Amino acid sequence: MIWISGTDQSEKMIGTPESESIDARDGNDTVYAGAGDDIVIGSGGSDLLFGQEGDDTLFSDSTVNVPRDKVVAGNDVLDGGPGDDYLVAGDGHDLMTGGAGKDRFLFRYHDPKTEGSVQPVQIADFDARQDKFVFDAKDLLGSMSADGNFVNHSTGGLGGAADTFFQGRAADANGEHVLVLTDQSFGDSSEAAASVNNEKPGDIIVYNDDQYGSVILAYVDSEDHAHPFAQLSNVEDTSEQFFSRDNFIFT
Ligand SMILES: [Ca+2]
Ligand SMILES: [Ca+2]
Ligand SMILES: [Ca+2]
Repeated sequence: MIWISGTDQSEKMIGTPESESIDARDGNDTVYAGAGDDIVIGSGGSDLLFGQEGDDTLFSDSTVNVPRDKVVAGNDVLDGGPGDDYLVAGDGHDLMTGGAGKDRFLFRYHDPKTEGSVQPVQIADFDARQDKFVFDAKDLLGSMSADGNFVNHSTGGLGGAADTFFQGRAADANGEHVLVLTDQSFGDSSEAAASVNNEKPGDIIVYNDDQYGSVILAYVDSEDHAHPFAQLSNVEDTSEQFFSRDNFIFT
């Protein structure tokens, strides 16, 4: 593996045709990783990361062992390109595009912050037939990021799918940890939470949102209250997708 480090200035970096690891460091950087299975770390600033060919791993901010409050997280754009890519959203209003291949979208935080406010991460091309959401749980060791804040609802530990899953009419949901609501749309996340039964903090609700005009993933804070953390900007209605529990992974 070739290691390439940028500077703390804003810069444009071009990878080689081989596999390499590129850390763009601070500044608003643009990185084209080229062919190979690359690892690209945007670090601080608002970065534009293109994995291009190969099975790439793109980190919008830091990787492991950098405390959340030590990263000046910008609004990053991650584009995996061809290949089975792993895209990692952090803080900031990130936009992720998986491109062709089976892609995984990892969320470190259920409350991605942009200058104090929470802004959902956008995924531009989620396809439930081949892509997965990965949630960084705070009590699962061995994850790629040290400080994820999702509640662990994995079957079988690290990398396991959701332990309980429901898909269907909101009125029929009852305490499952991942809920996909297919029968109606809602004005906001709390309205979606209020429509289901026995929800608990840390549950994830996938629903059709009137305001965004697309599918939202929301995190339950308390009974009848939730906030959005991800938007599937290419999906207007949950019924367009073939979601299953295997789309929802905890790490
Ligand atoms: Ca940077
Ligand atoms: Ca490369
Ligand atoms: Ca790629």
